[in-house]
Amino acid sequence: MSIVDLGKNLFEALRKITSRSSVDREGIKELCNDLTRAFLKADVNLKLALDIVKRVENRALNEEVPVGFTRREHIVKIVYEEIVKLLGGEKTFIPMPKPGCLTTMMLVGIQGSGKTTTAAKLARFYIQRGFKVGLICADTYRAGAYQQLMQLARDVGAQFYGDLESKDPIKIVEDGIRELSRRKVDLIIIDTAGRHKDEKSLMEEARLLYEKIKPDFVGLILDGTIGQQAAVQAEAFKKVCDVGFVVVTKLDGSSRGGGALSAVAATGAPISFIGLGEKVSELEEFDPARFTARLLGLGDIRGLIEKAREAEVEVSRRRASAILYGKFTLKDFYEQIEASRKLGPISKVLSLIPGLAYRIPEEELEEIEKNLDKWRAILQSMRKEELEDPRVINLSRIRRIARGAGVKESDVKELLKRYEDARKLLKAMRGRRVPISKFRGLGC
Ligand SMILES: Nc1nc2c(ncn2[C@@H]2O[C@H](COP(=O)(O)OP(=O)(O)O)[C@@H](O)[C@H]2O)c(=O)[nH]1
Ligand SMILES: [Mg+2]
Repeated sequence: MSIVDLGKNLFEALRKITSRSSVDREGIKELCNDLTRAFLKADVNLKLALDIVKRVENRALNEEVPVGFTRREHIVKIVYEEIVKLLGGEKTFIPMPKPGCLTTMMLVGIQGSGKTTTAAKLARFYIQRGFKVGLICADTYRAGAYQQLMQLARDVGAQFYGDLESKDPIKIVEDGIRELSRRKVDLIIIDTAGRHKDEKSLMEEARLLYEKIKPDFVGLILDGTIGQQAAVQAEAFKKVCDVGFVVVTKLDGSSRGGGALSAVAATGAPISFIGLGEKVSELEEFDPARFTARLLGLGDIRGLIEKAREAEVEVSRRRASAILYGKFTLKDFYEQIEASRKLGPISKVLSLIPGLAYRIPEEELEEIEKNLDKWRAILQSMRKEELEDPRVINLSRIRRIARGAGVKESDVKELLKRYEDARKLLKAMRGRRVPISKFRGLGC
């Protein structure tokens, strides 16, 4: 179980509505019920879940469909936008060390939330961006805390400071800052203790350390597996120190991750990173828009097939699965080209797909557009048996097709090559999701 389950359920809800013959009140109602179920399963707070679903419903029923969108595309867009909002909106925040000064960052959180692991992950993150980083172990409670952090510091190439003799975290941190600044680090990350008999003394220690050290940033580490309860911890820590950013950990193993992320976002604390595994490399900058696009499965082949379907293009379920399973004839290729024609200019089709990681240069778009027209003419000049099985197309047939379409023979060859590439790619990815960037220039 993981956050992926929430994505699957949301995707399924969207798939259902986009495959209906028409989008009516009843379809929207059903979508809203499916969304509510998916959110609650992921432990999204009931009020937040009801709010977002209400907004989706209102917008789907009342908003005018923007020019260039189909009704169904519009609904996918609404769901996408509302989830982005639920997870904190478009803005992202990554704390950055100030150039030329020593920056201090203190990590707080309860025991087991992932502070020590995240301290190492963050050290690695900043080291990769060219900063010299030092780690301080201020956990004087847990046996082995010192060894754990020292080993991690070695693994990621960070400086380390700790003091096994002392039981005073404030003194350790003050000494550590002095020592590490002598070693000329740019950033110091302070790993604190989370083990306390009661919550009150944990908060008290966090407050004392915070007031004494006055770190530039306080990072709160929250365990994503506790779902919406994460917000309760966020509120408690916000009372004792100025939480500058949040890291939600263990999203790889949690079906409640959506609940944790949405609840924390609702407290107004920016989620800067998410932890997606035990390894030091398994940290990701958190970007609600990108995260949501991935969660909903937009920007992949299924998204594209959905898009084609949304535009009321005849892409039957059978054909879609035939395409995915490698039986991909020139006729299918032709239909895809026609489909993208009906969707509008390629640049628009691509811009509809949120989270698309790259922007195609303008010249390349024009090239694709030009080719589409040419390819359409070529495919129209082909005979049925050629469309069914392009292997029958020999040189003399190429000559005939080129004449019929008013293009050069090399254009026909180019199209056949593109088709062959598309066929191979589709065959290779059976069942696997392939990022849309692989579809560059395939005309679909
Ligand atoms: N699956 C997974 N495990 C994590 C993640 N972050 C931390 N852990 C594990 O959670 C446990 C507690 O982590 P630790 O850093 O020692 O927590 P601390 O007590 O807050 O310092 C360890 O077993 C870590 O390997 C994460 O993002 N994903
Ligand atoms: Mg620890």
